[in-house]
Amino acid sequence: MNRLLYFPVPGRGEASRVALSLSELEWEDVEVNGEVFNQMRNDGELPWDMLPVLQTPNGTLAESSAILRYVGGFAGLIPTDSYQAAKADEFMDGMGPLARALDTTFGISDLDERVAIRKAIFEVGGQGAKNLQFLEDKVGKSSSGWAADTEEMSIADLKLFTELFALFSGNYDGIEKSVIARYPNLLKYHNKVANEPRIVNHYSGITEDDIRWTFLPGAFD
Ligand SMILES: N[C@@H](CCC(=O)N[C@@H](CS)C(=O)NCC(=O)O)C(=O)O
Repeated sequence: MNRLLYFPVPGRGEASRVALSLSELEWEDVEVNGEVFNQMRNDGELPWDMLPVLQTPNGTLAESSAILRYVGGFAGLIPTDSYQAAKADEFMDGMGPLARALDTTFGISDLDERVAIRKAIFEVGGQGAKNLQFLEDKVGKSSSGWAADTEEMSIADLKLFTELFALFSGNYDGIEKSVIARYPNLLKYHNKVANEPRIVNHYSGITEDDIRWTFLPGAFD
């Protein structure tokens, strides 16, 4: 049995949750609160003191992209061609700066300050805007329409789709839904992934007031 442990939000755990649900692996989705997280960290159960982790019969695997590469293989989401597989990896690693630009803002306890800094991140010239433009250009240039220009949907798509659009769910102070409207290729890409039959099926039980509403077809129309 595999157990994916992460906080009760999409964040860095969601892509692996989707891949696990598309695989035939036996797994359990374990939502961890701050108290349990601290306990696990103090008990040395987190290889890098962070979540997500995947507990497997062989041991604990950490780092969201490593977990996704591992479980993505069981879901048929790693291209068989090694160059395409490497391009999917490249895309996932290339997304790092976007997440890192926001990481420091989670520790800002003053709401006004947090909002101001996040707004600046997504304003022209900000690190977030710069990274969104990168992603906008990449998906715009993809001949297949998939993130890493792979022939089929890959783990890179699960990561981009879940980590990017979750940012605009309204659950992050200072990140406005209107930001994404500036990126037409990303909106087109949302439409492609949200309507992919495996993704539609995965989120079929989600309603518009759920934290995962951003993964539904037409979410940003
Ligand atoms: N590079 C790591 C980063 C993981 C990470 O930043 N996890 C955050 C939640 S998204 C965390 O565990 N934060 C708790 C803390 O740092 O105290 C990955 O991709 O898994």
